[in-house]
Amino acid sequence: MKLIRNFVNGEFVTTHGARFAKVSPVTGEIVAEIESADEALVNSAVSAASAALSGYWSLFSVSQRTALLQAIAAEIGRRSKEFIDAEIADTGKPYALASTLDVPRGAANFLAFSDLMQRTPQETWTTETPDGRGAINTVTYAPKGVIAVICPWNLPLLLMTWKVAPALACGNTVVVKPSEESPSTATLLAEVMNAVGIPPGVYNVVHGHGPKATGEFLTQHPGVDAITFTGESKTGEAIMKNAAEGLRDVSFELGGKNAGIVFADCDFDAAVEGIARATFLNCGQVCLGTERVYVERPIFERFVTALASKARSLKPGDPYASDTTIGPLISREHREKVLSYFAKAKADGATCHAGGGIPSLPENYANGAWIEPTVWTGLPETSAVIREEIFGPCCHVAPFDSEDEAIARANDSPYGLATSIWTQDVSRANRVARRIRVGIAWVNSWFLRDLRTPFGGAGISGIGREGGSHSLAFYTEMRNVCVKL
Ligand code: NAD
Ligand code: 6OD
Repeated sequence: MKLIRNFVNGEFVTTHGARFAKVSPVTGEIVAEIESADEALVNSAVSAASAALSGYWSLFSVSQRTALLQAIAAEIGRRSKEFIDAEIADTGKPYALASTLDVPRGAANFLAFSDLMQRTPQETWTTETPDGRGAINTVTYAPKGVIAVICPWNLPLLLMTWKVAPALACGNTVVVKPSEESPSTATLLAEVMNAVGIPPGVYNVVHGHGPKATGEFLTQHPGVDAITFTGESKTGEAIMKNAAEGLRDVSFELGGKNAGIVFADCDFDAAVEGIARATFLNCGQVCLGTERVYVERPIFERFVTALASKARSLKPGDPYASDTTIGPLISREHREKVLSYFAKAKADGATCHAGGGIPSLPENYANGAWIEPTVWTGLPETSAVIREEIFGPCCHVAPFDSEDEAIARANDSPYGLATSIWTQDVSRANRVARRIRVGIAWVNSWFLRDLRTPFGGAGISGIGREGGSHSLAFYTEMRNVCVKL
C-alpha cells in the first residue's frame, strides 16, 4: 500500500500517528494511506517555514528565486507522467484532461510568476518639500511571511501551484494543506522542490482533514501571517473566523453557481460546445462551471436538444483509455450530495433531457463514484437545484425573452464567480458583461485563462483577487521608503 507522508523542513517525516485512507473514485478501492498531521507536526511545519523565511528565502535576490521557480517548472515537465498518474490516482479524471490542463498549468504557474517578478515596474514618486530639496519615495515589496495554502480536490496541482508559485516568487515560505481527497501531487511536488534545490522549510506539506484537524491547526496557528484558501464558501467563513485572531490577511477563491447566457444570434455550435464544456469538464467539478443556463427563446428547444445530445455522447470509463471523456466524481460521499439534487430536481418537477442517474459500467467500477451528465428544464427559479452549488456534471436550462431578464436572472444569486455570454453582437456582449455581478465574464469562451489577469469572485464567491500583479499585492507587504534629499 502506498504511504503518503508529510513534508517538513525539506524531509518526509514518519509520524506513526493517525492515518486515513485514500479511496479511488474509479473503483472504490483503497489506493493509499495518508499520515495525518497532528497539531505538533503542524507546529513544526510553521516553525520550519518561519526559520526558512528569516534565515534565507526572503534574503534571496529576485533572480535567485525566479531561477529556482523556472527549475521547478522544468522538473514538473520532466516528471509530468508521474504528476499525471498521481492526479489520476486521486481524482479518476481522464488522462486527456490531466495531461492537457492540470499538469501543464502546474508548470505554467511557476513560469508565469517567475516572469512577472522580473517585469514588475518600479513605482517611485518625487515629492516637493518647503526647503526646495524634495524627497524621493520608492515603493518596495517585502514578503508577507509564512503563508498557509489550503486547497481543494478538483484541480489539485493547478490550484495549489496557483498559490504556491506567487507566494514563493515574492519571498514567502509556505505550509500547504492539500485536500484529504487529493494528497498526491503536493507530495510529489515536495520531491521536485528538493531536486531543484529549494532550501529546507520553504515548502512544507501537512496532510489531514479540515475542521478540528490539520486545516484548523494551521489556520489557528499564530505563526501563520496570511491564509490563501480555495474551497467552499462555508469553509471560507470558518477559516475567516480563525484568521480574525491576530488580524491575518486572507485571499479566498470560493464556490460558484455560475450562469451561462446564450443569445439567439450566437454561433450556435460554438455555444453548445462551450456550455457543454463549462458544465461537464472535470465531471462538473470546476468552480467556474455552469449549472444555470439561460437561452433566448427562439433557439431554446434546439439548444436543449443539442446540449442533451452532447451530455449523452460523453463516455465514462478507464481514465487511461483514449476514448474516455468523463471521469467519476471525487467520492461516493460527494456523489450522495449530487444525487440528492437529482432527487430534488425530480421532486420540483424538472424534465430530464439527459442522464439523471448512475451509468451502467463494468463490474470493476461498481464501487466507484460515477454519475451521468445531466440536463434539466422546467424548474422554478426558487428550486434549490438552481440556487445552490451542486458541483456535479449537471445544469438547468431556462428560456428568456429580453437582455434585461437574462441579466436579472443571472444576478439572482448570492454567488458571483463567473459567467459566459454567447452572442455575435460585440456591443451587447460588453453591455451584458458589465452588468453581471461576477469576478470573471467570458464572452464566446469559458475558462480561457491569461495568468496576468485578476481572478476571483464577487459576493460569497470570494474575497480578493489573485493573478498577475494582484497576486503580488496579496503576497507582499508594500513599503514606501521616503528619502528626504
Ligand atoms: P472544502 O471547502 O470542503 O475544502 C477545501 C479545503 O479546506 C480542504 O483542504 C479541506 O480539508 C479544508 N478545510 C475544510 N474545513 C476547514 C476548516 N474548518 N479549517 C481549515 N481548513 C478546512 O472544498 P472542496 O470540497 O475541497 O472543494 C470544492 C469547493 O471548492 C467548491 O465549493 C468549489 O466551488 C470550490 N472551489 C472554488 C474555486 C475558486 O477558484 N473560486 C476553485 C476550486 C474549487
Ligand atoms: O485558472 C485558475 O487560475 C483557477 N484558479 C481556476 C479555478 C478553477 C476552479 O475550479
